Amino acid sequence: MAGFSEKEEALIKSSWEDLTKNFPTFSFHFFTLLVELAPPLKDLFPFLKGSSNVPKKNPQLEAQALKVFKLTFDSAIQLREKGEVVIADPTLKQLSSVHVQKGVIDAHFEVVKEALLKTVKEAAGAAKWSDDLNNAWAKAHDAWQL
Ligand code: ISQ
Repeated sequence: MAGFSEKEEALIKSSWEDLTKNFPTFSFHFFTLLVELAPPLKDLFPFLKGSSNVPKKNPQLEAQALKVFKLTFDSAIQLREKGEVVIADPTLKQLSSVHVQKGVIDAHFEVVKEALLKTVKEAAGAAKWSDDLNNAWAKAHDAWQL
């Protein structure tokens, strides 16, 4: 698996700071995109099921979005340090079993990836966003599939 350059790591770290500065807003943005891209995904999240809009300031929503962003960020750090991503076995087993139980398919990961990359773009703003930043996040995302 392709490792991560120092530059890619620096881009991701700076972007991570931008995201975490205002995570309630970006997690709302992320789920709004997710539901726009694939409305049936709503049914997979208890806090979205049956409601017509994405809730604002919902702690569960923020916690779920943070899991995805943090896992991707941690993957980037691991790619830089070890050249590969190793996810601890209990975490891996637990996440895989939840995903199987809920009927998650590969196409869902693509939608999550697209929403994640768009959210990164939003958080970076026009001044900081670049193809390199986008590709670094895409690479980190592709390094884990649960
Ligand atoms: C996948 N698994 C758990 C939580 C998630 C939150 C947002 C998008 C995808 C997810």
